[in-house]
Amino acid sequence: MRTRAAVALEAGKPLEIMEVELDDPKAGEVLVEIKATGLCHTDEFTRSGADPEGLFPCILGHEGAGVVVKVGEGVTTLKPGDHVIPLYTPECRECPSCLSGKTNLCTAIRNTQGQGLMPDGTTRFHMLDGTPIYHYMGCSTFANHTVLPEIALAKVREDAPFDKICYIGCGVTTGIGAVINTAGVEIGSTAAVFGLGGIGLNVIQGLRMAGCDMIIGVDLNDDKAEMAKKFGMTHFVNPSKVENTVQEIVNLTKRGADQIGGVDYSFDATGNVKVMRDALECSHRGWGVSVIIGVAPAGAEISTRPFQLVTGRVWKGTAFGGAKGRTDVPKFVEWYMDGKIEIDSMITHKLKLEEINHGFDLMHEGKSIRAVVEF
Ligand code: NAD
Ligand code: AHE
Ligand code: ZN
Repeated sequence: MRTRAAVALEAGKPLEIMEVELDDPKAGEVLVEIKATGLCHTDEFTRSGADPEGLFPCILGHEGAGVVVKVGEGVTTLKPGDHVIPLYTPECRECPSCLSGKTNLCTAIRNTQGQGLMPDGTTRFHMLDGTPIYHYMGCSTFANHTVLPEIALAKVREDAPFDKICYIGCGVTTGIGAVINTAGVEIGSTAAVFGLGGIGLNVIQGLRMAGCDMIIGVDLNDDKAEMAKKFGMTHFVNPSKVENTVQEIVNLTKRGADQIGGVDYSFDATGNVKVMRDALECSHRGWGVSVIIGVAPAGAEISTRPFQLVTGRVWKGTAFGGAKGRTDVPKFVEWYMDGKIEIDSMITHKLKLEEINHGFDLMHEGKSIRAVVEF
């Protein structure tokens, strides 16, 4: 079939809207009509050329929601008409990682996914002249139709609005999951969140759900503070306006007889390795846990004095907030529909596919939280 997509032809270039060829789903695969997709900073990271796994031409996008159109041979858990959210972290429930119960990082198809291919080693997308187009994170939601493996789709309730629940495909789940699954934040904790964008705001939302007492938001853009306050931020630090961000946070959290400051939990949602260091070092001696969410460019490395870890701080990372996609994503949709989590106000812009490059401009200008493309 033919479908419309925003294609990344080359690194660093605007996406081009075009008709592309999409093959039928093969065994174990599913054809999905994408109804809405969010623009995550990771899409921009890959579009820009900073992603060591970036391949071109490709169809980016990994934060979508849609409807099953057709299923390939052997697919048993989905049928045409089902509402689904694509999963860049699939859940096969059979690989050693899934069976371990210790991680959400399913390994069933990670190798081919990283090569921009379906599990059989080929692409379903082609240019009209037959040139293969790579898949992205196994999802490619910047296309009106896409093909995914059955294990990379979460079936969700049918009354949930696509233009909101697409955000559960990455940002919402990553932010809230980082708090609940990865950090395991307890009631009464103190926390710092670096980067108050589409992910950081959801970390804040998760911290409020977990019952945090003090939530310090950190961003270079003062405009991000207002929304963060609505989601539960209690204090704001702009690193460009203080002499030492770590010291500022330590001072804000000094308490007890020893007056040793530091947050119980910190989160990087910027992708900047210097910020990741600050996030670790502003956490409390003896027990502070710092979670890296941000994705850093090819070649970037983190560093700190080992003393920071010797003295009890723990450095962790999270992908998709530690969520097991097919099991947990339907629950996030339920929580949204029950009013337990807020999404609507974070979707600041709705765009047509033709306007997708404007969505990346808004991201760079710091004007959007989430821009969503509706098909
Ligand atoms: P975003 O552009 O919406 O937000 C980033 C925020 O960080 C902005 O508000 C920006 O002003 C702020 N910022 C940038 N540099 C800063 C600095 N030096 N100090 C303080 N604040 C700074 O991006 P997003 O969609 O929220 O994504 C955030 C990061 O999380 C990206 O690196 C993205 O790739 C990554 N991400 C990771 C996962 C995962 O599973 N680990 C999932 C989604 C996104
Ligand atoms: N290709 C990048 C890695 C990017 C990365 O870490 N992606 C996260 C999801 S970001 C969603 O917005 C992830 O899921 N990581 C686990 C995995 O298996 O990719 C690079 O640096 O190579
Ligand atoms: Zn994302």
